[in-house]
Amino acid sequence: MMNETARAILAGAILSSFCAPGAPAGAAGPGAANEWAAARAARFAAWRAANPDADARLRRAAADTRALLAAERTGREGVAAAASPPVILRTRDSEASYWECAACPELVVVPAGRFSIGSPVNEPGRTADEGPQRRLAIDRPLAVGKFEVTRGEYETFLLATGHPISGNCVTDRAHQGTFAPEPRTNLRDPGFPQTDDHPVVCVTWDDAQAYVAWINAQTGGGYRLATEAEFEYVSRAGSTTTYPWGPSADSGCMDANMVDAAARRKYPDWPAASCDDGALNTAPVGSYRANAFGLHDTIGNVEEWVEDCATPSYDALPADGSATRAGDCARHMVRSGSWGAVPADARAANRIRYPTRQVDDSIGFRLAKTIG
Ligand SMILES: [Ca+2]
Ligand SMILES: [Ca+2]
Ligand SMILES: [Ca+2]
Repeated sequence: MMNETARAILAGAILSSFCAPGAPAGAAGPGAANEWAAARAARFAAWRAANPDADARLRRAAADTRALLAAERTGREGVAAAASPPVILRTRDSEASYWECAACPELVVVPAGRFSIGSPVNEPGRTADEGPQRRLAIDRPLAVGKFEVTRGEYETFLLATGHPISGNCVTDRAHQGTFAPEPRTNLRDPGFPQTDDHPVVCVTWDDAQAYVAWINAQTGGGYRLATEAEFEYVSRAGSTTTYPWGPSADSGCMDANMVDAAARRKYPDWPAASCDDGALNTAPVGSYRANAFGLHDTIGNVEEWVEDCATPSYDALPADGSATRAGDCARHMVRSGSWGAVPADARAANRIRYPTRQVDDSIGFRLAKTIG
């Protein structure tokens, strides 16, 4: 069994990665990215024509959020009880989604609120780094990628910038069940079939930051990775159960691509959800139901880099939902669990520390942005 926690520990010991400036051969490449970019440009133009008020709606959602927060702020200080239920402050535009450029990932405006990060001490599968539970405020108008960043989106960035492709991606293609860096393996050939609609994998935290910088250069700026607190907040989307859909992984196969019956056919000794989500490795983004905030795949499919440096607990986590930079910044936090997440790793509270330069066939990312 090779769960993601074990994989992260192994990675810390054996990680090696290199950057190849050339384009390795793969199922998709610049030509496919050109086709993808043309198709996206057409969709974006149609969407802009159908939503001439998108920018105004966004500004209104941000203003509404600020007004709600001002009204709710009284009494927030001193609320420490981990058991207090989440408070979700929905504006009338909370469901708004938008694109800021043809190459940009689609964002969803997320309601502000308060919630408890981490897991209760009696949660099955819990590890000590998920505590202590802390009451946090997500009190900035926020938009988050509706989906994980896709292969097509990332290829468009590569084409535009010549950013190097991180190689030596961790995979088990050489020896099934033994995950290790492998020279043939990179985002264009991760060792399993993908199309432009699948989430990009085999990207480092630094690659994600380079993509963020490029998107900021295409727009008015403000894009970043979600903070770890924001990620758990949007992944839970108001839920307090072990999984956002309920207490058991076994009822989650409509909601998340994780280790399930499909994965068990290849990895018979892995603990698995006792249902079939239909995907062994990555699935096209948005293949599973959106959560209560309208976001897809915040559990499963690929693990996702967040902004925070690695920490062993929530003791030093800022209460305002911002990122921790006080930890070990040679590593960063990853959230969501992936196609390779066993049930314990797919829990909403699960968090994993990976080397910042980890290149891994289970890790991608999505964007976030403070709005207004
Ligand atoms: Ca699966
Ligand atoms: Ca995910
Ligand atoms: Ca854990």
